[in-house]
Amino acid sequence: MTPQNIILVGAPVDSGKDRKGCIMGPDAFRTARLAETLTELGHSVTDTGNLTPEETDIAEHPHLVALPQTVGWTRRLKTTAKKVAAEGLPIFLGGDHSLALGTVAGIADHAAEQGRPLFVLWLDAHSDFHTPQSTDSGNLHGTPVGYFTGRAGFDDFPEVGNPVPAENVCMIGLRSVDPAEHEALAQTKMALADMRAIDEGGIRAPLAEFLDKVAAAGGLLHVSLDVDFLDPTIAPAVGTTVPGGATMREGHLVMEMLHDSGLVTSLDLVELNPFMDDRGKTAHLMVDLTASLMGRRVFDRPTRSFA
Ligand code: HAR
Ligand code: MN
Ligand code: MN
Ligand code: MN
Repeated sequence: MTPQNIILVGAPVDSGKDRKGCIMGPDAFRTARLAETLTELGHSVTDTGNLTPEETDIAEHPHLVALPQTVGWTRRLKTTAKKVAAEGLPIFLGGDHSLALGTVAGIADHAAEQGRPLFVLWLDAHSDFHTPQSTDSGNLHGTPVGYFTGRAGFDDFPEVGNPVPAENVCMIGLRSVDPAEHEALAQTKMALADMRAIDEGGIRAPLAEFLDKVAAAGGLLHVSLDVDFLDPTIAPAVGTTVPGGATMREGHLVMEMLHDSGLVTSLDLVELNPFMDDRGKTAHLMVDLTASLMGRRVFDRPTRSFA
């Protein structure tokens, strides 16, 4: 892979749900040697440290968890993401998935400035397609895709100037979709690969189809990797574990295909809750997956036989 100018942006967002701990995520990625690992792969890596949310004077909401903080984070991240996307390949170190309200909206502003369409690969057990009105839990980490695709009802949040068309979004790994999300997704042309589709046809096909589409459109590609995309037996450090997730091998294959495509221009690493980890194994796995995305491999393909 051509060496990239990678910019690590710590976003210790912990306001997107009731269960706390993602505030420690950025430092867990650092402790698991993310920067060193990417440097060893030949990239130039700059760690810009951790962001803080903007101050807001929005009032607490009776149902939505920590609305003012999440609005403050969205403001900060939208501006920052637009700026760093112009400087290199940003990796946003979460932080819970509510950080993607800001990162994707900001990257979309950058893409619009470049005159290129933005595509989003959502690797997650959940579709995160709620609006502030449709969420039962009140946890705003369940809403980023609703926000950046331009669904109505995000009145307290910054306006989404460049909504990502739903048909430019591909979700892989789904196995927990609420009825309201299901209904809303059915109105879109989003590409959705749930675990049944993956079990029946493999994880390669839906990803290859999406990557072809991104390449044909000359698009930018943002990848949002939620820890719970992975099976909880290999990735326990997440508040919302859902059994039946992607295996280690599926995870690495996805990352290797993304690498070979040469299309990825930004990445979120989200929902890591180091408080729930088992001797750092989830943090290390997330770093290893990022290494695969950034060019680590066993052999150059096609693999030759040593027999
Ligand atoms: N759909 C559920 C809700 O809205 C669970 C959302 C959980 N989201 C994440 N990120 N963990 O994917 O409350
Ligand atoms: Mn409630
Ligand atoms: Mn998520
Ligand atoms: Mn999830």
